[in-house]
Amino acid sequence: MTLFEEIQNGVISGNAKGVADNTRKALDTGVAPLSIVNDGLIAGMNVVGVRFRNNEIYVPEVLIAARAMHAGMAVVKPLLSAGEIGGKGTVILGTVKGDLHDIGKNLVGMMLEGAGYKVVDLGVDVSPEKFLNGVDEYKPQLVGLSALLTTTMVNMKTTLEALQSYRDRVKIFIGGAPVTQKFADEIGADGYAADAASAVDRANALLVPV
Ligand code: B1M
Repeated sequence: MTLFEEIQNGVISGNAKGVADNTRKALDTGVAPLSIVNDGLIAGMNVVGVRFRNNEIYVPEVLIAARAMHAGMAVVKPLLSAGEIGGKGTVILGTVKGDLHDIGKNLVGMMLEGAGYKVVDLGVDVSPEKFLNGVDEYKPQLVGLSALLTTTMVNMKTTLEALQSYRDRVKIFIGGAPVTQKFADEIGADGYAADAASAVDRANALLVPV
């Protein structure tokens, strides 16, 4: 088995120590840090995403895999240039105003990170103004809004309205248990994702120039 495969399998099985050890080994043998990220850590998380979507594994396994991926990232990160980290693009994530649920949003963030995005997590109960400030500060390509309450879904619409003048530069996608594609269409979001693995697919699709 190659070291890349060892790293991938370590991520998939959630073996944080094994991933960190094999990442160090790969560096010692002269493998470029970015290759370790792309062909080891991200490749492993991609498998995790597919299995999660197919209901072959569940939330706890994804969290454990993400922890293993982070263990490898911690080893390579100091060796990557700023431009190599999150090379795919920047995503701002947050749970909308009035809503404190963050487990699903965190999972989405981990999967996006695992897929090569830089994720700026604004947390929970994020007001439209805070999203606006975040876009100004971090200049993301994508903004992801999460809501778990029917009563806070409406704040997705007010957030979209607040970001109106950025819509030509920033794509906005939404998700969360009560959110549907129909609702996303109604409020004019650029995309909707039902789960964390689909959020990666949606982000990738939105980044493709039309
Ligand atoms: Co709350 N809660 N909760 N709760 N809670 C729900 C959501 C509820 C369905 C429970 C119920 O009544 N059956 C209900 C909402 C009803 C509704 O409006 N339809 C509810 C309620 C009513 C409340 C309170 C109002 C209760 C009260 O105080 N009376 C209160 C509200 C607080 C607030 O937010 N202001 C409240 C509080 C809480 C806790 C704080 C106790 C806790 C949250 C802890 C936390 O998140 N740190 C909590 C929890 C844990 C839940 C349940 C049990 C589980 C939610 C969860 O984490 N699921 C939930 C019932 C349920 O869903 N079974 C419930 C696991 C998570 C992985 O899934 O979040 O759906 P989920 O995320 C998925 C997808 O939705 C998607 O991907 C994720 C991974 O696949 N996704 C995205 C999520 N965000 C996305 C963003 C994307 C794309 C995909 O793009 C950006």
